[in-house]
Amino acid sequence: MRKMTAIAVLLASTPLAAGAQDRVLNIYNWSDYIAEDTIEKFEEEFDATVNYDVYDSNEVLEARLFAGNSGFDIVVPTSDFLRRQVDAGIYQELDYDLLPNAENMDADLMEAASVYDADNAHSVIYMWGTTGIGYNTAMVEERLGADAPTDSWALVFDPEIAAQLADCGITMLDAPTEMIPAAMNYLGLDPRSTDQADMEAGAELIESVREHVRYFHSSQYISDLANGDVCVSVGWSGDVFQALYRAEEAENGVEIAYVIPEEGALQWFDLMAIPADAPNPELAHEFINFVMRPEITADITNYVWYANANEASLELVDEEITSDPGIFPTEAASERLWAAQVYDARVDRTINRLWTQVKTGQ
Ligand code: SPD
Repeated sequence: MRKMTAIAVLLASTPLAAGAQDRVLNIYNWSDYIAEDTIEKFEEEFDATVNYDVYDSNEVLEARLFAGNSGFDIVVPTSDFLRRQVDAGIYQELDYDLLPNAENMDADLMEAASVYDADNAHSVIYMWGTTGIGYNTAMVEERLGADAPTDSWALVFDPEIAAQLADCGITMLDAPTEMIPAAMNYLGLDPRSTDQADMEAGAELIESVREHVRYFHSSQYISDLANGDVCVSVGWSGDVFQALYRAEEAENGVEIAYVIPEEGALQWFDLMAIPADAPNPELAHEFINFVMRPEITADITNYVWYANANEASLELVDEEITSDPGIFPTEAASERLWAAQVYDARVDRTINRLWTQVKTGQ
């Protein structure tokens, strides 16, 4: 907690301080997704106050944005959701004159992201990752033996295997647009298909293992995996590595691994964007430019274990991270990744209806 000195109190009461009081930035980001000192560093250097709030679901963010007047200056949607939100006019165009650090970004990854936001006009990549499986190596081996199919979605989608793991705890993301395509992929269907029958088949597969799933939640699994309270989680790459790291720190004997299943996995980008009605777009640009400094992005990646798209930062990222194929997939693994599909309103309704059925059985 910073001390408020007598001088600061005096300044705060003068008209000169009005500018500083206006320097309030409202950020809405994913949970467990920033270094512990990023916000404090920004506040100090930029004489700003940041209100920082978190979510663990694109659906929650989207509902806040579509309701209007969110009051947020910066949000961090995932690529496919961003695209729909751009189309709906939710975001303002970025002023790249205010973002000179954009030159640090990896041109190939920014081009890949431009599929969702033409010319990266409204967004820049914050972090990226994959949706795979985190598991407790000992608990899984104890139940399935040394030949456990730990590199396959069979671990969670094969009813016989899931049944054997039920007692130690399987969890799945509460993310319909990721879970149903993953199940479709396991069935040999195109995970990007928007065909209703394909989506229903994916949903049915998950329903067939639902009795073995302890919960559907998108952030609780980090601590539960780390503490040995669950043994297999469909999760986001960096979050599983955070669990692994927390267990190591705690020296509790829990060993976690993350796998991009051999059948393939979703690769996604999370991007920083400024809502059209943001109260403080100039300060928002200052924050985005600040994050794109190599040392700031490297700090974040070193803390949250997610890959970033800031080429200039990579030499500052711990080698343990850059060399881990679970975080920066090998070329061979990259060929098995699929890019998120953008769903129109009709398909989105279908997938959400199917998801409700999956979770409630109705
Ligand atoms: N704890 C941070 C999680 C970030 C996950 N991003 C969501 C990607 C969705 N495809």
